[in-house]
Amino acid sequence: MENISDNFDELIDNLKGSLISNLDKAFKVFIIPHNNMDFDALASSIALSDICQHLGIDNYIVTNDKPKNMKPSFREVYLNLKTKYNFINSEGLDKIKTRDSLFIVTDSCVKNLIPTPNIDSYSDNIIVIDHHKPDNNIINTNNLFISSEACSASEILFYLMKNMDMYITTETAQLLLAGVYLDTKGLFFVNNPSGFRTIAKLLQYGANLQDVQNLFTISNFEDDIKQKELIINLLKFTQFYTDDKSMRFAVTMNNNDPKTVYTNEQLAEACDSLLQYSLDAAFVIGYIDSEKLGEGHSNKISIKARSKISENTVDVAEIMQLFNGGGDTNRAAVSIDCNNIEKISETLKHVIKHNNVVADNNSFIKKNL
Ligand SMILES: [Mn+2]
Repeated sequence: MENISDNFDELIDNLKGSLISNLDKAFKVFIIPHNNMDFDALASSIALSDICQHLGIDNYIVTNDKPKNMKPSFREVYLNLKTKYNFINSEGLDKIKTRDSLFIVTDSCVKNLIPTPNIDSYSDNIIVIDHHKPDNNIINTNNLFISSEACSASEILFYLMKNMDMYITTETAQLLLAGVYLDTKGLFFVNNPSGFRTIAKLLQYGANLQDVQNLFTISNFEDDIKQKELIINLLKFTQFYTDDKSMRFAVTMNNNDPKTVYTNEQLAEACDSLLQYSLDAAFVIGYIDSEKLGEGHSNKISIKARSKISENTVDVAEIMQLFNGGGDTNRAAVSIDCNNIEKISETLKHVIKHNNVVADNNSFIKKNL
């Protein structure tokens, strides 16, 4: 194979071996993407369903997502797929699962982000396919196939299908390309030649980049302009810092009206857009709605963290883990139950200024949070 790297080839080989031997024993397969599915979660689930279908095994994609909460273009794709694939919710799963069912989790490796948080008690047969860094909510199984070299679960599934000599339909190739496109922020985060090779191969399988780009077209002009205004107004508060190794950091929080409540998406978008500027890592801090108390209760704070891909890239996952969060090297986050955003901001600034002194930061955070 001419894939991403030797390690990646080995992961695909092992995944194929584990999948085939587990599918051999399973009467039913439950495919589990993370909650609030995106194109990567959906595409990798569809590809897994194609594999099961090809082998003649009963399979279901489990999600509790509601179409009314989906973005219009995603909803359209989802509702269309729903007519061709078996989607069920976690209640449906409870009714039909058996001890010998196989569970395949995709695009996530942690229990708290999937529709079946009790997965460990369901079965000994669990396979996890992901490209995110695990944290302490990691699913308990020996069959963990996590590659941080892959840009998306879709990329892993593409090479798995190729390695299994499976026929890949144009529709599935198109979805997999949408998965890669989403998880690389419109190919912005493709960081190695093999990423581009993957895209080129998907195009050979009939995927169309223009069609994928059209999936991300914004349908509501007024709403989008309002969102952009809100994000620009937040970004105006950005402050820049340089640490002792000359790394440039940006930290943004609304100093004018610190109690402002944002959505996770708004904070994430603000953080993403900071990477266009000359800096190494960016952090955006804001209150988000507490699910427990409903809208407008400012007792939950989220930090979004991003860093540029470079030789001495800042590992923002490591920094977010200090706050009990997580993510990938270049994209990570945490949400903290707290009503003092100034304290969080000061703690974060201390941590990034002393980025290289992990022990010191650990004790500093314990003292402060
Ligand atoms: Mn993904």
